[in-house]
Amino acid sequence: MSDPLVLITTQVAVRTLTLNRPAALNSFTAAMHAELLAALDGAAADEAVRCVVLTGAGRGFCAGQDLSEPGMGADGQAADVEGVVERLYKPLALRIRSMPVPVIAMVNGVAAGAGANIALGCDIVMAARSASFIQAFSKIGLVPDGGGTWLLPRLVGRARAIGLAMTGDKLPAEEAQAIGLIWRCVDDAALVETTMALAARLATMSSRALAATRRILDEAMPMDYAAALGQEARVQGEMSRGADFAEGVSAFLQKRPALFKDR
Ligand code: T3D
Repeated sequence: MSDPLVLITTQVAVRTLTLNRPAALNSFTAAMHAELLAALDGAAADEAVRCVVLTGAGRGFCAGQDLSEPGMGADGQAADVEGVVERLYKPLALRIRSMPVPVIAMVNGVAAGAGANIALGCDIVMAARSASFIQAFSKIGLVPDGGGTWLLPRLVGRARAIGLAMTGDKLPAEEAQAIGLIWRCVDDAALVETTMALAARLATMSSRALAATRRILDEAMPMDYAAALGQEARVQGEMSRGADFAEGVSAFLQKRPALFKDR
């Protein structure tokens, strides 16, 4: 039997999904897409999972699309890049963005092309100091995908977004943190411990409120101020009718840790 393309481990309430094609820097094949989507669906359906960590095996996080896959153009067959992006990358990016629990990208090494943008679409990006982010698309005559056109300008502004996308230059993790592309860059040796501590902390919080926080931040982007304020009132109403809110307030008043259960 061949090795799984996504390794799945669970520690307490944290599910870790590890892309597992290290010899090809965990670049995406159709088979790896299928395993990752199934693993995300599994985590979403499992009430015991309260945070997901996405990482890569070996020295890389993910080098984007596997350019040696049949049908990528190199084998002389017409490439169906549009189909691949529509059928594989779009559902993956949307699945991550609609998870009922927070998703952390633990970027252990280079993240290139769609590999970079799938990481950036996660809720929180932690990176090792030796990691880097590369919008590799322009180098092979493509445009950013995996959500990059939407994410990059929102994260770092148009000037940096277009500079990164046009040059395809390698952005070291430290610089990525400095310009606000990612949450934190830490020493390589501290990456797993720091990320897992954060994941464990998020796992004790209200998953329902964290997932709604992601959703309303995204939805507020195209809204005017008044509409965003209206949306906050509506979603705050939703949250306040859940058990987590009652538990959070009781725990605060009783000076004890809250025990959140909603998803
Ligand atoms: O259908 C579609 O195409 C649409 C979807 C597009 C989404 C995309 O992601 S397009 C962008 C695709 N990705 C790239 O263009 C990045 C290609 N890789 C690189 O530029 C470099 O590998 C890196 C800068 C990421 C890392 O460089 P380095 O020097 O650290 O490693 P390396 O030696 O280049 O790579 C190590 C091995 O991984 C090597 O294999 P080998 O020679 O040891 O057998 C290399 O061929 C393999 N590898 C790396 N990236 C890919 C890959 N194999 C297939 N596809 C890759 N994307």
